[in-house]
Amino acid sequence: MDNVCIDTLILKLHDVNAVKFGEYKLKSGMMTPIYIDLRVLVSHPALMNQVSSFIYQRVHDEGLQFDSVCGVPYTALPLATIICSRHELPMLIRRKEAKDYGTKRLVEGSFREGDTCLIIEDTVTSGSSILETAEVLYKEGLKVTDAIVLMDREQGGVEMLASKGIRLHPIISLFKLLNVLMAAERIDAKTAQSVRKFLLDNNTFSPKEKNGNDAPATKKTCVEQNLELSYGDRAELGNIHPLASKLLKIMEEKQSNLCVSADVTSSEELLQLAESLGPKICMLKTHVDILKDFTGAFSQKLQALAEKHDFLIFEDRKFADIGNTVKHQYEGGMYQISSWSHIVNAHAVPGPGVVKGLSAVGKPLGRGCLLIAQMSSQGSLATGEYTKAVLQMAEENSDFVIGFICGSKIAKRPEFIHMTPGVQMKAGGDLLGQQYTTPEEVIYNKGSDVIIVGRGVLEASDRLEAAESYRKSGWDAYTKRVTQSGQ
Ligand code: 5BU
Repeated sequence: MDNVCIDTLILKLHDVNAVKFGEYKLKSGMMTPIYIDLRVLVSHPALMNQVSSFIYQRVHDEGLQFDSVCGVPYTALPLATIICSRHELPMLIRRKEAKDYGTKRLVEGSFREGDTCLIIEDTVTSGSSILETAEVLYKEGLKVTDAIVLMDREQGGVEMLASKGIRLHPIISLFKLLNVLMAAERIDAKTAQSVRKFLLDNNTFSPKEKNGNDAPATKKTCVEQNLELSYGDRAELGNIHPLASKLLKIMEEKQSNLCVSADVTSSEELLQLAESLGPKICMLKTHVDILKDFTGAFSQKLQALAEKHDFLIFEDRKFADIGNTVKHQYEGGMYQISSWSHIVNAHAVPGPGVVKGLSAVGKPLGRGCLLIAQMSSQGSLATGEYTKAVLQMAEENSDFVIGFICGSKIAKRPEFIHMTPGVQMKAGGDLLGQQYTTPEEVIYNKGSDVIIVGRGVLEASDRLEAAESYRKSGWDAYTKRVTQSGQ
């Protein structure tokens, strides 16, 4: 099924008020900030036909085998009718109440014992309505192996039905719906974020304790299904390092996955950059040892600007010595990096001792470390098995390592942050081995989280304008990636 059509369908459903934002009560009594009301479809025959086509297309694509079709009363009943009529499929009608005269049947239509019936539903939260219909069909000797739903609220329905032997095939998931509505500017990022949080916090299915609250189970499910979590969703993950969570929140809030590499040699110029570009960036990267006039007062001013504009400071120190030495380099000397830089990075070459040494200083201060898993420079030796070993080292030290410097996403765990240097609007390189890729390539194709841009901004005639265009490119690529995931 092509993506454009699903996106258009979502917008049309929003147009006719089938998707509402506010405070609503679900059948279970649960309050929800998003309500899906597909009962309105009957007033929009063209849309009704389109929805039916999507459902049938899915039946076809999945190659489902069945003898008859049953729509869950009442909203899905006309949908099932259209599909069955158009494709000449036998239909069954499940009565809500057995009539008290005549045959007293709960299922109308002809069938034989052992026949398989496909269930069609409009919206699924916990999956209980589908299960209820399936149980009525079971009593009549029918089998139910599959169900198709137009809208899955992603609150545990798929898992609950799977535990009962029914495969649920959703056409639109609420996470996808939110992304499409946000990309079309029908809702703002805050609304999308609060609905996502609600969905993640209100999973109705727990394998052990049915109908209990089991938020982590939903989070795991999204990851397992390889659904792309938004930066905001990842910030809420149970196991995430507080600093990674803070960064992801900043990114979501400021709609920026841009880290500017402030490779200038005067502290005044660096502070000016931080002041003017602050609103555009999620992080400012420094090379403190190229400053000709570093002072303690400078680092205090930089921290104040980070507070003011809500960005993190990343000193690109690339520690690479034995644990005891890096401990001193991080904490002491004239720069006292640990006192002002939220994030530092390290090479894994020395082995885990380098992380242990840095962690001894940084962890009590709530700092975090990025491991250099790959480099942007030509002929870099950080590839293949080395990169894998870095990943392993990060996994083993995730109480301090928050992610990687890398060219593409290397870790599956959504708690890890991937940051990529060597970014410019045009692919290419410099005369000393730097290699450039575009924001779109890095974020959309390679799946990284943050673009690190130095000269792309610093050498522009208007640095602010350049930073804004990198911010926009990076953010658009991210929105596109999230919107298209799980399709
Ligand atoms: P540029 O001007 O966008 O090329 O600057 C890139 C910055 O990122 C610069 O400060 C480098 O030291 C830094 N960098 C990098 O380019 N490649 C790497 O693999 C790592 C850091 Br690690």
